[in-house]
Amino acid sequence: MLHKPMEYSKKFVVGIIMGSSSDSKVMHAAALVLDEFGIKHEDQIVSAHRTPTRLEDYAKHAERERFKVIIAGAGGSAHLPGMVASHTIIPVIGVPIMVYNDKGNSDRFKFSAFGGLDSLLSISEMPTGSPVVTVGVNKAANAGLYAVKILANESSNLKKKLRKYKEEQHKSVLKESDELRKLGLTRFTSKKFKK
Ligand code: RP5
Repeated sequence: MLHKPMEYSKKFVVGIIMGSSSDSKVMHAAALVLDEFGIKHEDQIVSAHRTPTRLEDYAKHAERERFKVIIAGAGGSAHLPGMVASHTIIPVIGVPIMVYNDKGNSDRFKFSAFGGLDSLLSISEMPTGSPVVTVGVNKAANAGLYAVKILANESSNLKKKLRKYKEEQHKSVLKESDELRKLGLTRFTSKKFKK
């Protein structure tokens, strides 16, 4: 039997953190999903290497606030998700980010050398005993959705919304397939991807 539905629209239940403001362009996709499901999230920049003491403080703050999930995005060596997980028992979803830093003038260091694979491996290869789950590179929306799924364990209302979300995905594929069948592949693609 389900617990009494929890009200997730009144307090912050998800903490979104990222290592740098340059990550915000990717991370905002997680916020959009949570907003769509009416879940309040608190968003902060916490750098594991530039603000290590703040990272520990943040973990304490997250526990005090009783966040149910933390979504942590980082690029490059991407130790933020793992480090925050080591300071708290709150589940952490990592978002590996393909660094695109356009804060400086130089083009040389805009991209991470390994295109996000560095961050993906860093997050997923946490040693046994300190788990962090990861979504794909730059897939912050999936982190948002996964957080919703975790929260839905305690909310029949969220369960309902997730089912509706799936139905909408189903309908949109049928609609596109119908259009593709009517137009044929050549006309369909030129209509869909015309510049
Ligand atoms: C990581 O280094 C951040 O998560 C970011 O993805 C990357 C580059 O940071 P900035 O140099 O853009 O601040 O810590």
